[in-house]
Amino acid sequence: MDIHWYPGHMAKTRRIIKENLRLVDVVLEIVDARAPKSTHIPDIHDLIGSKKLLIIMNKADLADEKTTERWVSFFADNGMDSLSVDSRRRVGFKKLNEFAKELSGKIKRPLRGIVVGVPNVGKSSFINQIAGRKGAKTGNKPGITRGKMWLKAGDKFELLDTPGILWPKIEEEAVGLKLAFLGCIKEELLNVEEISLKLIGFLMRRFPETLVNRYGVNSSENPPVILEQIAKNRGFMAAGGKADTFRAAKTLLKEFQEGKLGRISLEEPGEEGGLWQDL
Ligand SMILES: Nc1nc2c(ncn2[C@@H]2O[C@H](COP(=O)(O)OP(=O)(O)OP(=O)(O)O)[C@@H](O)[C@H]2O)c(=O)[nH]1
Ligand SMILES: [Mg+2]
Repeated sequence: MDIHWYPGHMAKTRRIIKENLRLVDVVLEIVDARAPKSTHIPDIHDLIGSKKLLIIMNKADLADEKTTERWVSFFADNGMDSLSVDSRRRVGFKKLNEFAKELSGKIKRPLRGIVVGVPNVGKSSFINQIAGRKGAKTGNKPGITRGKMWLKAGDKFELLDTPGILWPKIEEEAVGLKLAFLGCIKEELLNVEEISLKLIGFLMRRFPETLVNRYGVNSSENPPVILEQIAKNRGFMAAGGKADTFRAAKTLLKEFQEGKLGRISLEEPGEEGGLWQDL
């Protein structure tokens, strides 16, 4: 999937990260717990060199619990530190403090960290949760954070918030789709209906009851018909009495992203292609 867009601020964010590395003790990479691999920055190690990395699987409240546990074990087996959190409700932050204590050792000042990740995974929300205040701006679409921003986060951390990073060419189709499903790519850059049809296809194969229960669709139909049924179920009508499938597509994506269809993980550790082999 090509995103025909690589704004200057993406290159700028990479520069900010590189320039600030020498000031920090640790890099906190925020990923979406529903797809920790696909929302992970592929060249993170080139970007941060030998700096200590901690993977934070955020939005764990929206992912399948067992799958997230498997991811924690997977990262540990591969020598990587990780933990899962819910930055909305402050779940999982005790472990973070333990990690900070261990890492800071004899350092007498707060631990300095830079928070990085793809757009919309909850970098700013995570920092606000540690800081105990809304110091960093957040929002339910990608591209909210624009420049860098240092925040004093409790007495244990000083964290640098950064804008989301994406890359212009996403090599694997399944990775691009997952980023799109999770709201990491600006909607204006996507064919929303096409993406929603892919999501419907996936859900009908793996979790058909989610669409049947929420939108009363007929599970034996194909994705375009199901999208029309979602529009009709919600009363979304376009000119000429036709179903407004664009609005239905936007609604479906939004509700999926917010977890209204249940706790659904999009990939399992160690499985090439994850749940997506049949896409
Ligand atoms: N359910 C749930 N929602 C979350 C969580 N963390 C963040 N969100 C929501 O996800 C959306 C994005 O959060 P932000 O903190 O703005 O994400 P960001 O990574 O800073 O985004 P950019 O600055 O745009 O790259 C917001 O609507 C948050 O309320 C979480 O742990 N659980
Ligand atoms: Mg942000």
